[in-house]
Amino acid sequence: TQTYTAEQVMTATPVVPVIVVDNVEQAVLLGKALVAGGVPVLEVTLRTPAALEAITALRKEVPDAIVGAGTVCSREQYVQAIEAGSQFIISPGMTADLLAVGKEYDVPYLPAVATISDVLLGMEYGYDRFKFFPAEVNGGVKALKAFGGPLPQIKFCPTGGIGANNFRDYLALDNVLCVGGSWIVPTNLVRAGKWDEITELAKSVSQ
Ligand code: PYR
Repeated sequence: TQTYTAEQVMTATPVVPVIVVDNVEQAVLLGKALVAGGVPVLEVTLRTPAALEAITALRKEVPDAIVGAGTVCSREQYVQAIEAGSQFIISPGMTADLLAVGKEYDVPYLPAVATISDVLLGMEYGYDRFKFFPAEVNGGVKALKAFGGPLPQIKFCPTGGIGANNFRDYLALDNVLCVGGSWIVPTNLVRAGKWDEITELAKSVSQ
């Protein structure tokens, strides 16, 4: 198993697609379409029953992808995500248990923060890379600029409310390494199997 650092995962693509999969076959086709468009980092959220199997299948069938698990909300899910082959793990928030389990494995973990106090708690456990979620409703670009005053060394992947209209504003910040979003994986295109259109959307953020 290839091990990446959080930094490598966050700089492999400017946009990390936040993916919801209905089934394994769809996940593999979607992964191939995104990689073909220059977006190799795939955050498969544990929001559907197929997610863990999809991660395992993507690792095997789309070797050029960097496949991780999102919406990991408990230690149990964390361990399941690792066992499925996840190359990184992301949560929509943080708990003491998640911050601890993240340090028990080599796989990079991005807990999510919404406030400076969350960042300070994460730093106590040794983290300096975080998701910022939900980004737009927590102050968006302005909040991240303000976080950079006292904590310039901390880097973020903002997610939540980010789309084609504003992602470049986030990427222009010194403390943003990538953004997360689902606008390049719209449910209607995924369900309709419009893989060429997904590849074009991936190209629109990777080129
Ligand atoms: C997550 O559900 O993990 C997100 O990234 C929002």
